Amino acid sequence: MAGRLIVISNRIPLEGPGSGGLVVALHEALTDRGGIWIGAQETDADTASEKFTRHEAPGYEKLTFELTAKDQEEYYLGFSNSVLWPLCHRRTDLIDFESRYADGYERVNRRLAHMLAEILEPEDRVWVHDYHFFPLACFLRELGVKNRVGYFLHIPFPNGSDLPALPHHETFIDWISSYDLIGLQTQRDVAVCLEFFRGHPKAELLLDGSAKYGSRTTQVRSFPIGIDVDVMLQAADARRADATLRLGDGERLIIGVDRLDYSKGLVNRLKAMESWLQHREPDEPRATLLQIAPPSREKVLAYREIRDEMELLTGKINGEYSEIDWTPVRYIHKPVERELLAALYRRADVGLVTSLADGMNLVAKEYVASQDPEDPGVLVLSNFAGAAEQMPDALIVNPYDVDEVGEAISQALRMPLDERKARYRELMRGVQEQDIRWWTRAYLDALARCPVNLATETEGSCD
Ligand code: GDG
Repeated sequence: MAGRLIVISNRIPLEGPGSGGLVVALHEALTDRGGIWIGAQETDADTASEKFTRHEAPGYEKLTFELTAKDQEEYYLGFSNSVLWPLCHRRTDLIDFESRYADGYERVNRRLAHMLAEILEPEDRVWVHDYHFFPLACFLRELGVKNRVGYFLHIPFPNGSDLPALPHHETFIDWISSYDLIGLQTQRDVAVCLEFFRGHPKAELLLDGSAKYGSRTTQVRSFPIGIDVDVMLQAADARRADATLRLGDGERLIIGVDRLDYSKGLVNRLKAMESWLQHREPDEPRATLLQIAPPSREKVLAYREIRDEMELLTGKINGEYSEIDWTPVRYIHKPVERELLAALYRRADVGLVTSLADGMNLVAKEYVASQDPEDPGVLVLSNFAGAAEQMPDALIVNPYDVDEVGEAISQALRMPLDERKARYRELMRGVQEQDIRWWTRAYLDALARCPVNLATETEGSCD
């Protein structure tokens, strides 16, 4: 197909191709097709430049737009992470709004739209990633841009009943209907998004499942994101984990890996571990929860609070249940390098994912991909992680019921080899079939096929 692929994401790897499934997949998509990757870069200057900065990249271009300290505070920490993140993760109680956050969010998105409109050629396709850029297409349309512009939201689509908590929420429909294709993680998200359109007096749902608002039609489809399976398989070496872990004889391992974020259900996870310890039968082997939780967004209050809560609860559980030669919870508040992570996944008897809301959750897929097919571990997976839709062979749990999760831990630790293998085979088939390369292809094919909207006017306004 003619025209360049232009990818916009807040984060962009500037040194080399980068690591992590999404970054590698976008790098490959751009290398195959040619194009431009645009992302943010912090500046010490008081005023952000109105021009992109060009960076060396083989096969395609990398461009960055500047974020001043004020932008960082208002657009990134403020509106994106203190308003939109809690809104989309069903935590409207944690929304911390100041009107300057909305101003900063609009300012950055408008500036980016202007810069982008200047470099776009008629056949280019734009692929915008995530909640940092909800209004970008709307601002582009205001500038008369007719190009295909697609969007992929990595986190859950906000519930219609929560949306009024979004300041100036009336414009949300103009923001999202300015995209030609809205990609979401799950069927559940698609249903929530279509319900939002259906409930709007000026929007209608068409028979092909797309949504019409004013003169524009938007396709809404799910594209569950996957992982780079080979990378996990190659790195997964349980011996390396054993050498590092030094577990006791016959001691089992449960692993959790999450940014320290309230959406990941970490407190519930510790409480579930406590419940398991409380109900543990005398003949049950010892098990240790290794919780890796690197710091995240620590400038936002809600993130500092969860850190305190985790430290308190870990201390309480270990105080009550530790033995001289056994500490049931090992909580690590720093990142672990990727190869060791894969080795730890493989060594772990149980992978524990207890998100309260999660777009997909790649850890669930990475855990499965790292297992030994002859002696696989068991995935315990929250019903509220997008991954649950594709992974019914995991032990699906309600993370709000900590006793239920405790029982699932017990069931996982006792599960016979035949059952573990059967569940693993089904899970691994799905993880392999819908990997990260499948995901980029599926999305870009759909974007290429979706009907072009000739109209640029939105029904309402973008701000
Ligand atoms: C958002 C959505 C969606 C974590 N700790 C370490 C480490 N990680 C890696 C994991 C995994 C990634 O970070 C986390 O991905 P998740 O999918 O679990 O969660 P979010 O960061 O919240 O991502 C989510 C995703 O976007 C993609 O669309 O699935 O729902 O919230 O890859 O392995 N990696 C290393 N050390 C760590 O300590 N090396």
